[in-house]
Amino acid sequence: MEKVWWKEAVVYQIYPRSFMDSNGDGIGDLKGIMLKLDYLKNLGVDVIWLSPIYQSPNDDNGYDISDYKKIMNEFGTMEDFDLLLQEIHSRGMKLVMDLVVNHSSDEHNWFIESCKSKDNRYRDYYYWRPSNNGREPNNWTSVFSGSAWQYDEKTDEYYLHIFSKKQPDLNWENDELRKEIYEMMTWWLEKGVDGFRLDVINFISKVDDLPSVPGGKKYDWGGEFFMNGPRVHEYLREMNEKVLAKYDVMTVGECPGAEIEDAIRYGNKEGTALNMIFTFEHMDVDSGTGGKWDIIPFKLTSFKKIMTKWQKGLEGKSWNSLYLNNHDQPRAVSRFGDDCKYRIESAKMLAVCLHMMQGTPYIYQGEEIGMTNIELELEDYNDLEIHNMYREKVIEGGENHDKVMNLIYKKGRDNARTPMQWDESMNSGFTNDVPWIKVNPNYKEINVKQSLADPNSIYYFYQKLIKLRKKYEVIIYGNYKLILENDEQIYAYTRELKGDNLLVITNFSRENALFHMPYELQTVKKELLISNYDKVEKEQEQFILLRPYEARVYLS
Ligand code: TEU
Ligand code: CA
Repeated sequence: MEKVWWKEAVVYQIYPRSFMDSNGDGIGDLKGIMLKLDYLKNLGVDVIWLSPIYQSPNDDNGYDISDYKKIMNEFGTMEDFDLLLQEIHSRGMKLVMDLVVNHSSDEHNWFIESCKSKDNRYRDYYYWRPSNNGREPNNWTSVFSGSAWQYDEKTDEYYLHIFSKKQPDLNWENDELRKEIYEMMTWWLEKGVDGFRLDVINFISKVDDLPSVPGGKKYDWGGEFFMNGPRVHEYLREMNEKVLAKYDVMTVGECPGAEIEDAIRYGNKEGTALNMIFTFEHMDVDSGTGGKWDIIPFKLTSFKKIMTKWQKGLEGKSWNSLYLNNHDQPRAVSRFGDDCKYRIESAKMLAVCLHMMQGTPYIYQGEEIGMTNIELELEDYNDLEIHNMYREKVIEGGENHDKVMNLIYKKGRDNARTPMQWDESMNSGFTNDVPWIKVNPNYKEINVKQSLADPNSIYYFYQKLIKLRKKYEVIIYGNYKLILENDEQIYAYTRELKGDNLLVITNFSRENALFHMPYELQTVKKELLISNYDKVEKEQEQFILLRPYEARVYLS
């Protein structure tokens, strides 16, 4: 397997709005990030990925960009950015930007122009279509509820928005548009940024004619007509040729609905040449056929099956990105662990399970101190997805308020967006004014200051995992093999590289669990590399009795 820096790196994702407020307006900003760089360096991360920091009206917190070459006023200035980049580099870390080019904001100049007339030079930068017998051009639904089309009186046509109506989809068929995007990317790379996380990049090519989803539903998910669409690989190859290949940078494409074969095509030098993609399959493990709000119980065997499919499917062919949460997902410890009695044990267990796999690990801000989900009043939520879903289900659909609030508690994106918990002072040390979204009330117990003072904290456990990764190549490049595939409590696997063997054992349950040592490992001498319990009982030759959420890694 080819060795490269981005396979050996650990990435830390910052959601700038919620990370650190330096000027007391309740909103995180670039100077705030600057104050915390040593904290990140000490954790051991190599790469910082910033969620969007460009100028934006913030309908979707920066994922709606109105100027790709300006910094959002609330976050600071371009001088702040240049300094931040310099400070990151001077600490030996790298910076990856979020690139949102499936859509722009409706307040981007291109869109403002394109609304003016049917023959405007920017008209074709977007998808404008006439009505279909007095209705929307097709029956696609938006990710954020309702139709994916918005009517505009001025020219009596509709425009396509797969996300919010303030996020019109860009038309990649247009050569001029693609040129402008490549020029903009080059501009950032010339500034010295070290790569991009490409937002829903597998949505950029739509099937010709934009057909309705068959079945006659009023609104339906049209993904089959734009996920991994007909020209997406052609566009990305072009992007690679014109821009990316000229720099030693890291790229990760966010690709909902991508299968193994797609991932290999995106993340492969012979293919599209992104470094890796974010798959969503393991994030759907607790969803039924109805999508993210159709919540079903987590089943460990399903999770193992999915993770193993990706581990084996990409081995030697592409590269996995490893994540359990981000700004769109609930907190991992609340979702897959136990955020009450065993919060610390289960947060560490999840970290072991993920970081020992093959791929590049991503840590989402607050994960390293075990931050949890939150339950707010409806009006205290900020996320447009939550409010649109509530309107559709409760106000228009007549569903029960409590039932829908429960869905929001479990899956709402704001679970991940509450302010970073730095210390026990007012507003968790995030701001000295009113924060833009409420702080999780558990900040007095769960915060960075506490974590740094406690040698057994989750923070130091992550630090240790990262150090192990730098020390043992088998953690990065070793081949993966699942063992005990039908066990409902234990996730265990091995990794192997040039005679080095790793044995990873994690108990996903709040009960004790009996791990049966596979026959071929019984007599092998094992060194315990890490464990999430204080006192570890020596393993028996044939079994290990695991305590709730216990995790162990052995090297032999
Ligand atoms: O997300 C794309 C996506 O398809 C999902 O993650 C989805 O938005 C969300 O999980 C619904 O619950 C990306 C960004 O990560 C997200 O924050 C943006 O809202 C979205 O694109 C639009 O830019
Ligand atoms: Ca601020």
